[in-house]
Amino acid sequence: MKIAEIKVLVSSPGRNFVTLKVITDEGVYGLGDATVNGREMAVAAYLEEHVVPCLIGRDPHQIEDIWQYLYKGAYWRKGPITMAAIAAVDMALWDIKGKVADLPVYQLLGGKSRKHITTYGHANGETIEKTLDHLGNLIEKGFKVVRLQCVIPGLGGTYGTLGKKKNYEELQSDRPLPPEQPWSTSKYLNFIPDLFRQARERFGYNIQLVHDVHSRLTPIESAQLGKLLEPYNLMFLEDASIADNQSNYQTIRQHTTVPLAIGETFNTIWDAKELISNQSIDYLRTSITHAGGITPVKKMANFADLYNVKMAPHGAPDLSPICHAAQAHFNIWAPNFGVQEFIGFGSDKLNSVFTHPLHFENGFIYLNDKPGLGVDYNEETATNYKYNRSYLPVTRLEDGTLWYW
Ligand code: GCO
Ligand code: MG
Repeated sequence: MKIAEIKVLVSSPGRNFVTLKVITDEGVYGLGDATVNGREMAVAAYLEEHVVPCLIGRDPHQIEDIWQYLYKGAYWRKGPITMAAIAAVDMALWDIKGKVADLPVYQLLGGKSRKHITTYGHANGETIEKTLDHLGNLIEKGFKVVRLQCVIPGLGGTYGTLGKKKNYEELQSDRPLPPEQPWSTSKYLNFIPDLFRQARERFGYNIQLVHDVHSRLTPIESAQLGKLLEPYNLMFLEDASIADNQSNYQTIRQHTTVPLAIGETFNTIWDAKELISNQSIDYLRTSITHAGGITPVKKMANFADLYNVKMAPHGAPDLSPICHAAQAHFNIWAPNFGVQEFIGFGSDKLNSVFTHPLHFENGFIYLNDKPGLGVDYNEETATNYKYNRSYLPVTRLEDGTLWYW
């Protein structure tokens, strides 16, 4: 079997996605997700110009060798663009292998370690009361774990809240240039503990809670927040501080027992090696799209498992249904799976382009037994949804200093 043709497909069924379709000389094809939110065309060009020509004629069954060829062989290793491009190839090759073997990908990884995949939903709102009403709705839908984000009074919005938009799909549509949002650490730190205190007062401890700081605190501020949140028993505090300097998390760890999660912007195991081996985190959130595919993330999971670190893959809507399906296969296998971020299966537009093998019920994702990844991409419908340049927001402190969004 040989790779005969590869298509790089960019479409915007509600938001931008970069999809790779690897087609073999026997007609079997595989799909991969290469979306990097706000930098989509860089990955498309990387694939088109530098990856596709090297793969034509190769044996698609050589997943590991092709991965090494694209990673080591490029000399310029790592980085979000390179690793998303490699990830898309890797996912597509696992998809092909599964289809040829007539087995779902999770069977090729080692089979099921659990019945279903526990998810966490997002509750957000303009006020604590509205955020908690939202939490109540998600509890009714069966969620066992929920992330709480609330507009910070005096800041008019913050990460994870929707402002005037109705849903996440809308967040990308009308942004010719990056919008700017204000940030104040002191306003945030004075407010967030109250959100969790009221959540526990209203709903008790029978629901697990999560919060995403989105990397806006210094390590000592994260430690302070962790201590303030300890009474409310979070499942984890996500992206408290950046970890370019991995010892940041030792600082946080020395001061608080709040479990820590990080990793959605990580591209390789090297971004997390000390965090894991020093046991300064509890959940690793690398996604299959942004960290080079199923092949390396499986290795990361095995390494993390040695240090009691669980996997909690990034599941934002800017990862395509192909990534969500690949992660479902991974999650159902991974011995050290923790929880999957999940905000629903998207709009009618999205579902008219992508089909997937997943089913949500009572807070859990179930996976059917279609061979390969079980996904498909409707190329014809996709032509109705043209790429739309779009950016993530940037954040500034109240005096105008640029900060981490
Ligand atoms: C999350 C993330 C996302 C990111 C987004 C960037 O925890 O889901 O922080 O919301 O901000 O994926 O493109
Ligand atoms: Mg996050």
